This record gives sequence, structure tokens and C-alpha cells, in this order.
Amino acid sequence: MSELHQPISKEEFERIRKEITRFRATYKFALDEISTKVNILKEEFQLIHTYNPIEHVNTRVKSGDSIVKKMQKKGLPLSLDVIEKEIKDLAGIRVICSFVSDIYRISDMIQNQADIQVMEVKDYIQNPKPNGYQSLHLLLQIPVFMSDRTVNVNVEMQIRTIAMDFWASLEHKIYYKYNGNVPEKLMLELKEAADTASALDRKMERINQEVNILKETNPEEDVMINPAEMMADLLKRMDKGRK
Ligand code: 0O2
Repeated sequence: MSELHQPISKEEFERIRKEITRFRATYKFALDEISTKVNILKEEFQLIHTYNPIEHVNTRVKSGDSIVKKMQKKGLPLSLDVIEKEIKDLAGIRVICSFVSDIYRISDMIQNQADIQVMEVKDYIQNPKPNGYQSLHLLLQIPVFMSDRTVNVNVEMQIRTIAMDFWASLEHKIYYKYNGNVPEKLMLELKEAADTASALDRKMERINQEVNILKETNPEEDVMINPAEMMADLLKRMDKGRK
């Protein structure tokens, strides 16, 4: 009988259950912290620059099922210490941006935050994977302050455009549908679709740049405003924003 099949006491079962709950909670807290950071950047951009570079944000703690599959694939034992050491994306945040230039802007801002340690950067935009996958991956370490200790937690941040995300979610479904053995013809079509998505991103970036240049050379006409009226108007707008 393998070690896994040895009967364990109720107390031992309860101890392991608590340990796993605490383990998962640590990654959830890290995601709460990084989400706050991204949301602050998003709101600040909206308020100060009246421009929002972030379309949407998703977070997830890797499911137990995915962890077990990954550990089995790597031929490693299911112990929390080994899982923590070997799986770097237990906590994942995906930031979807409007334009490729926004990806690097957000990445720089995150990397420059004093309490964040950048462990690794994988730029699959400059160097797409052979199947066409594109995204900027940052492996970050952020401190989580608990009641009795501070833990530095790994978080994988994937930053990509809407087009990259559309491609990746479809490819992910196809990959799992075929259990990793995607037929050659479909792989070629997916690669073509990735190139099309990439061309679309380049085109949108160019259009956006042209619009920005137009805005700079043709600013809206200045209107003479009474400063007191302007102040009152701005304060009222802030009230509305707060509701
Ligand atoms: P899920 O379900 O998203 O969590 P690793 O696989 O982490 O041991 P690797 O390949 O060096 O090692 O990691 P990398 O390149 O940083 O990729 C990790 C994650 O990026 C994946 O997590 C996917 O989310 C995404 N990714 C990477 N390559 C591809 C790809 O070709 N297609 C798609 N759709 N996503 C990709 P998981 O754990 O594989 O999946």
C-alpha cells in the first residue's frame, strides 16, 4: 500500500486541511494586494489623464486540480513546500490593455513600485512562442502582512492586449479539447490567426497615435470661464463621481 493510502487520524486530517486553507489564503491575499495596485493605477489614469489603458483585470488562485496535474506532469511529490517552490503561478493576475504600448507602460509602473520584487520577465511579445502565443509575463514577489508574520508571495502577472487575450483563450480551449495533441492543420490556422491579431494590434496602435497627434495639433478651443463657476462645477462633478 502506498503512503498516500495509509489511514490517517481525524486530527491529522484536520491539521492538513487547515494547512492547505492557510496556504491558499496566502495567495488570495497576494492577489488582493496586487489587484489594489492595478486598480489604483487604473483610477489614477482615468482621473488625471482622462484615459484608461486597462480594459479589464482577472485574478485566480490555481485550482487544486491544476496543481495536482502540473505536479504529476513534473513527477513531483504533492507536498506544500515542493508545490510552492515549483509552481510559480499559483497566484495569477491577467491585465488586459487597449494597446501594446500600454502593456509596457503598466509593466514599468508595476516594476518600479518599491515593495515589489521582479523575479523574472518573459516577453512573449518581442519573442512570441512558436505557436503564436503573445503576452508579457512578470514573475513578481510581493509582501503579504499577516497577523504574526510577513510572507513574500510569488504572483505571475500576464499583461496582454484584447486581441492577444482573444487568441490565447481560444487556443487554450482547443489545446485542452485535443489533450495537447492539436492537429497540424489547426496549429497552422492558429498561427495565422495569431499573426492577424498581431497585425490588428499594430494597426490600432498606429490609429491611436494619429488620433493623439490630431488632439495635440488641434486642441479644443479655449473657452473663457469664470474661475469661481469653474471651481463650483468641478466640485459638483466630484460629488457625482463619488455616488
Ligand atoms: P493556466 O490554466 O492559464 O494556469 P510553466 O508551464 O509555468 O511550468 P512556462 O511554460 O515556462 O512554465 O511558463 P510560462 O511560459 O510563463 O507560461 C505560463 C502560463 O502562460 C500558462 O499557464 C498560460 O496561462 C500562459 N501560456 C503560456 N503559453 C501559452 C500558450 O501557448 N497558449 C496559451 N493559451 N497560454 C499560454 P498554465 O499553467 O499553462 O495554464
